[in-house]
Amino acid sequence: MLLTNAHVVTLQTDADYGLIADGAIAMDGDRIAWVGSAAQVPAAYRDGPQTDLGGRLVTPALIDCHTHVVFGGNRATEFELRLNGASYEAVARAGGGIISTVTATRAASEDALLADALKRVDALIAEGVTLIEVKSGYGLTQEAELKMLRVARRIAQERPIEVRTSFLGAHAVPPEFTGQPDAYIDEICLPTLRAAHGEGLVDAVDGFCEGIAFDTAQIARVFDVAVELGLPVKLHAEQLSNIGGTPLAAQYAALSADHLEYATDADAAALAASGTVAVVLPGAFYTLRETQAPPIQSFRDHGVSMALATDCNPGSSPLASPLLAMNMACTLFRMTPLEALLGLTVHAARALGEADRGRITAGACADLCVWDAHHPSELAYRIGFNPLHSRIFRGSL
Ligand code: DI6
Ligand code: FE
Repeated sequence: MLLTNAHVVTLQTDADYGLIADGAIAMDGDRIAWVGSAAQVPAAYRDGPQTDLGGRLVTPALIDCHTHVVFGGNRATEFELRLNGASYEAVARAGGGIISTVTATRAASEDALLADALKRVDALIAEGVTLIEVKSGYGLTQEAELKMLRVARRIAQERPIEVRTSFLGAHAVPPEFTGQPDAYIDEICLPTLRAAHGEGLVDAVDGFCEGIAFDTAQIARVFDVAVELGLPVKLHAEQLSNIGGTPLAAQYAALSADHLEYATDADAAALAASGTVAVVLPGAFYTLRETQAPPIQSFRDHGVSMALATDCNPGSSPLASPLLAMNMACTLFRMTPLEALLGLTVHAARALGEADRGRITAGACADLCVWDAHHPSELAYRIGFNPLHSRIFRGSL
């Protein structure tokens, strides 16, 4: 299959868009076989089936490398209570907060969780996403964590999308273990990680390293089991305060460290040294009305790869739009539109340990987006407008 009359954004290097004005892309099955200018299409690809893209913009498909799309219920009532002046404590007393999502997730059937998750996944697909990461972490019992991970895997059976799962048992201390985070790690989190891995449900291990969640010593115990099982790690680090999650992630050669609002220059240097991707999540920054942005310039100075994701979750980031995430990254974090696009493609792939996607180059996975746009900066520029014309998933329109 040859795609012709395309304005191709190859992203072949991190330095620029790698634009090919009058371009063509040859696909062989689910791989890109060749990309270049229309005038240079090899004879072998000229005689096969062709699709004229009408001069539209073509980019690598989008990758959402940090989501919590599987969860029960939502927190709209809590949102409204807070805007009517309710305090954090009052919201918690009214059953709000992360634990309300844990309660709703435990109570929901697998089918109900899947049906709800698919609505959010459909919103991501509608904006050109072909690969998502999905975390557990709203179950916090063995049964409910496994249920979440099974639902995450089922998404890829129900929709034309790929899914990578992260075990986030160390997300919050459940009510049964209030005041006993270490007992929760020993008695629930670690045995559940082993069980989930045994069922083939885990691609990576994540944690929430924060004053309101788990400290570095507790996360290290989870990471030690990940290493023993041969699983890569990633970490929610330095989101609300700096408690040393970033150097810990670097020490374990984490795929990514995520959020990072309170990361320092030394943290950026540590990420650069370990090749860990910094995942920025402007949806959470916006929703929590944070004022300290992640140190983007320091990431640039140290050569840290920056990925961008929705963090789609019911509490801190009820966002199911990668395009709005791009706009927020530019407006709130002062990232450039090129950095935002690299963040949802090449660097998102790197944050998931995937080397064969995110760029349009021979041999890469044939996941592409066709946009009704003239220049890639348009993707980050508009608010609430979706210029996606079509999405190509594994070589199929
Ligand atoms: N960081 C967050 O912002 C969310 N989880 C996390 O690790 C909050 C999740 C929630 O409030 O439901
Ligand atoms: Fe998150």
